[in-house]
Amino acid sequence: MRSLKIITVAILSGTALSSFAQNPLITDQFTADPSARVFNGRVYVYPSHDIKATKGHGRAGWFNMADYHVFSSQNLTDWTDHGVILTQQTVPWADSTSYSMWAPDCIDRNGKYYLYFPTNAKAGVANGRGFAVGVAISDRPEGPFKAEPDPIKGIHGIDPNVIIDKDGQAYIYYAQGNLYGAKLKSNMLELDGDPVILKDFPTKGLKEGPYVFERDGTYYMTYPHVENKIERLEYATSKNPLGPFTFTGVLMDESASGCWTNHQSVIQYKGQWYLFYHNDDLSPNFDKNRSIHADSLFFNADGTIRKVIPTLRGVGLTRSNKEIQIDRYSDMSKTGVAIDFIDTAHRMQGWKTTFSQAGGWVRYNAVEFSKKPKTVTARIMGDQPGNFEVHLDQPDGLLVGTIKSFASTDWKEVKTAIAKSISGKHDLFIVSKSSGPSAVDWVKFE
Ligand code: FUB
Repeated sequence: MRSLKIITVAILSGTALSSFAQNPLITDQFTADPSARVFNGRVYVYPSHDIKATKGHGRAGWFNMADYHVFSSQNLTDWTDHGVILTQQTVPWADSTSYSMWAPDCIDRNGKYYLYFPTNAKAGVANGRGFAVGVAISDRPEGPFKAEPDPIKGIHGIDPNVIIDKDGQAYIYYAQGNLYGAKLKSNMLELDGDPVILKDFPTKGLKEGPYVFERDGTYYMTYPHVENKIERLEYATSKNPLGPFTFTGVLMDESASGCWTNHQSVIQYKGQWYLFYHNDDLSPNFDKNRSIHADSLFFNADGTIRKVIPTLRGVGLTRSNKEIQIDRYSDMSKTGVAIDFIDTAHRMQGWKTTFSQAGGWVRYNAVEFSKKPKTVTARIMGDQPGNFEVHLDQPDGLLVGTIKSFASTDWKEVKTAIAKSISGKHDLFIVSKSSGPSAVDWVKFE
């Protein structure tokens, strides 16, 4: 279960440690359409903020977004929520009743941070009805951002994405049925020429969410596309920022849970490439309340990208003295283990791992033991007494401790002394030694 204390602090102060993340990265609110950026050696993620519609606020059964938060992390594990950075109320040209603050992007130029966002314009605003794209500016990546008085003239669409090329020329991309691109003036606020429809993309099936990055002289256009029934992530490449692009591959297949949308960004951080995307983990019955993820991305020698298989474990090292959510497992035995919500009425409490047979195991990769721990604690609940063994690196690897579970209808924290000296990075194995169902929420080492 995630700490309620942390969530409360976030609400009171506007900035707080939001999550010790695996996937999804953020578990105290819905987040979607992550645009990840590296600013000043730190990763910032600018997602959409999905909320539930209530009477008079938004449209039931549809996307509802009133504002943006930004999250940042140095280790891709501990994420800070910097609070609300822009709302529909504070954008002078926006229809503040439309709840349509869709997918944003952010970029820095000359010490200023430019947040690009689509939303519905109020009646009478240039660009006509529907989605326009605005810019809000801040001196700091974590905001707050102040919106320009008018949207960018000449753009009618959603999902803005901005790059600054090696020669200093900025480009803006967006979607409106087709994918569009245009040069931006160096003030980052106006188009420098008419937008063009980018070629050559599939003509059938929705395309949206353009996100371009450059690597070794190749421009990679990544985008969600409905090739079959729901969106998958694809990419196309070009030697020119405005194309023409050549379809090159699928970055991520359709969501296994059926989330209709996906939306991506790609960054390189400390030498590793990462894909940020979203799924509907915390809202499996309503896929317009989404949650952002990150997984590692790898290039082949020829510059093509290996398809990213979504994981629950996500990225970054998990520190051993944190509550290690083993339900975000890297692997598990073929039988005897199941993952469920702790409480389906309160899904943001997270998940639990239920073991129903002796020998059932889960593996959780990449735990960093920085201080040699003396105890291992597990939060457990079970119908019958039994034992869990904690091993390192293999199901039958070094036995760190045995946690004795007992019959209980409440969650209990059970602490066991560790006899061995452990340090460094290890994969963790939790192995059930009992036949009765017993659930584990988390384990931690102190
Ligand atoms: O979040 C609203 C819309 O859903 C985005 O703008 C699209 O990219 C899709 O993710």
